[in-house]
Amino acid sequence: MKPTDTRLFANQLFAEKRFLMRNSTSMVILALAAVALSVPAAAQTYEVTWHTVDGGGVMNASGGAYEAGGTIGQPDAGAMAGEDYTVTEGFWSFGLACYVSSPAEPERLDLPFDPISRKIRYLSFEAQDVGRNGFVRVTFVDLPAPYDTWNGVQMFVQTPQVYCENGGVAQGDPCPPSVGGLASVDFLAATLGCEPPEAYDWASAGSVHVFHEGIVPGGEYDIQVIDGTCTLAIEGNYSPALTLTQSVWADLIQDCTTTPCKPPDGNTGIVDVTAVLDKYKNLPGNVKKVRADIEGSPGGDHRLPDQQINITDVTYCLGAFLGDTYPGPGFPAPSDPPVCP
Ligand SMILES: [Ca+2]
Ligand SMILES: [Ca+2]
Repeated sequence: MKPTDTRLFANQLFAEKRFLMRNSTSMVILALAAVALSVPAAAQTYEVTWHTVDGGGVMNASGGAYEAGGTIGQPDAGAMAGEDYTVTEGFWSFGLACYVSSPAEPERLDLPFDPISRKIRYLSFEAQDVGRNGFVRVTFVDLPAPYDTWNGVQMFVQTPQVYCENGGVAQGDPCPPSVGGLASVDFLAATLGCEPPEAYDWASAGSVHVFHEGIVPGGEYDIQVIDGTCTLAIEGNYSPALTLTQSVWADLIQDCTTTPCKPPDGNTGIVDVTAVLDKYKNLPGNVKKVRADIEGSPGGDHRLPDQQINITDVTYCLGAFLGDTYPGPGFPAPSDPPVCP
């Protein structure tokens, strides 16, 4: 080898070593394939300059998919695309855009009093990775009877809509201001469907509140994010799960002597009834609608929160205080579990 060739070969070995140290057997095979692709059959020496440009990223293995946090490239070797990997500039880089590393977090609007921010009929979260369009999947992990037949169902959060925090209406343009001179702080909410909507920048949206018939008191749910360019059927493409467990039926707030007193405490007491009544009256300092909206309006489907606080929300809360369990009197039987792909 000429000195230049030796240097190039050393560079290549260095690149391969970095690559091999990080990856699984399948990646090794693909790395060898990448080398083979880059070397013309007739060449006795390597004619392509290999180098690595590493932005400090980490390649994470999770169920067969990978994320390259940095950039690894071989100029002029072209690009190829596969199912969930790409050859970026000649180097195999699994899922450069695939697999979202940051799980969603519980929504933070009620901090510092509510570190987990669990609710009753809404799942509230904030996605990470601002600027990344993707999907959010909810897994029904462990639901109490009679919704336990839904366990294992996975659905996607639909495109969120703006709902009005105040004024007793679900939606408006603009939403009405609160009484008492308080600013109207509206919120984003969305329901669930089998198919994902158009990819959406969930992190930029801030807090999102999900409502659905299957989001019930005591239910446990996993929330995962996936980049919009990824194959949905590959589990490794999803972020780690944010697990949220709902509080008990009509448990809006904690029974405490300080204000604001936000965290649910696992009991439905007179303070919860008072809280939903205050919300119904739209009194200053009331709880957020996503806490107090525990059922649908008269004439609607009781199983689905309706983004309104009616006297029926108050009535059901009072029923829970008196011992009713969910689903309460007047609730239709649960729907059959949705059959999602
Ligand atoms: Ca309570
Ligand atoms: Ca309601």
